[in-house]
Amino acid sequence: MFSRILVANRGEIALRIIRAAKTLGIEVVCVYSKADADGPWLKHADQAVCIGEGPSAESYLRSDRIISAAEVTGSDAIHPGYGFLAENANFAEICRDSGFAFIGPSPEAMALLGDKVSCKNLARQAGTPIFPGTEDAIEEMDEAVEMAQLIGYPVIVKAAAGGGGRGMRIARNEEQLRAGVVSAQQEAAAAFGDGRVYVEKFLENARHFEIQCIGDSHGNAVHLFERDCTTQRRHQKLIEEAPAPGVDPERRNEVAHSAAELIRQAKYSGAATVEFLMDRDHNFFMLEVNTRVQVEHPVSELITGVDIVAEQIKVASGAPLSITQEQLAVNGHAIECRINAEDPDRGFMPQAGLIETWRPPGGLGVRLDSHATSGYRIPPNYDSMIGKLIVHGPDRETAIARMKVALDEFEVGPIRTTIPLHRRLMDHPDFVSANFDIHYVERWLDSDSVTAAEA
Ligand code: MV4
Repeated sequence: MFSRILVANRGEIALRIIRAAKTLGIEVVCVYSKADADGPWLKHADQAVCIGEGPSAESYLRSDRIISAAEVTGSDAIHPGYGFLAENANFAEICRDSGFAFIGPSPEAMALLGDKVSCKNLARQAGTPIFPGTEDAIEEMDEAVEMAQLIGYPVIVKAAAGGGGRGMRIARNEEQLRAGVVSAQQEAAAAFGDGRVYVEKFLENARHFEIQCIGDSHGNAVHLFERDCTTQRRHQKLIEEAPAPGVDPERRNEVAHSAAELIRQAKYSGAATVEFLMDRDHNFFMLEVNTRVQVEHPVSELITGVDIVAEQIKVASGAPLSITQEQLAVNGHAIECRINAEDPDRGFMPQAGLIETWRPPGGLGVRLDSHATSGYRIPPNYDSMIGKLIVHGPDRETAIARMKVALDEFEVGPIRTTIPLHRRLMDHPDFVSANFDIHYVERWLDSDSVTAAEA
């Protein structure tokens, strides 16, 4: 096992990694930017090394400085968290070549699953359900047009190197398809240095469903069941829950098994998430694979009892997974609300500045993953998420009831947060019935009289 790991991240995930490492008896080094010099999580690290100015490009994205910090502190391994360099195969390779374990997959597995064309082809082999569409990147416009005629409009053009909604074009007829292929290729070439695009069937009004997987370096892979991430706005998740409400466990197990098989065939070590869309008849179609620990991992931890970050560290050190699929079961229901320092009444404008009041909730089944405290000044440089409130209960009704109480207890000021929005969502009939799709929050916010009047 490692004796010292370096955390190449900040905020709540840095604190989450510190907690897991300490639990395993491992020392922790944090790197931080000048904007994060007062970061409350740094007090919990054994050492902290400043690596540059506030802008991420001058600090958290500087692989050279992160490697130097690992060298001078005698670290054995580097945990990238999420965002920043977490899904950069080049960084994973630099870590390996510099003699540090990357707490995540090999650069080869990351590249294989990160490329959406190669990932989809591996999924086809592994039996993971995918959208019908082109098997390879488009070389001639005729391939796109013929595929669309075969599968029927609407179709979507996606960049092989894209993800998270970038470089996509929906086409409802041949004219839009021809234009979409060209513009998606141009956008992808400029954004990713890789203009390859492919075409697949476009599904409207779906739910967003994802399987948490973990693999080790001994050829084992398990799944920790699913999360439903349908409650989102502009590709930013607001609420995640596990298990997915209303989905038949047998059908879920089948999809989850196929996701774990995909991870196994990729010779993948570490935490991964296989994302799907689910249609009204509960058919699943893979979107992409995230090769990092995700923001919403705690809901899977609460329903399975597995410490996903500790498991990431263990498998990166070469240990086998500490759990088998047979030992895993779904226990109750968990819901996470992302607490963002944003003002929902003003277009979700990020709120930097001093937190004067910070009174966190508590009680049975209530977990708060946050680096914030009263007296903490939120820097303007980074993501606006200042914490995650996660509740667990025997069933979804109890989890919602506990979340309402916890949100009511939670006092943050004077900066605006998404806490009141979450409290209203807990009473939203479409959330309560789980009769929702990926656009319901946007439809609700657009039609909301208070919010609409402000905008
Ligand atoms: C799709 C889709 C419909 N059909 N692919 C958006 C982000 C990227 N991960 C994939 N995305 C989508 N791919 C097909 N074939 C709809 C979306 C999509 C979406 C997916 C998940 C969560 C929110 C979304 C919002 C808009 C579009």
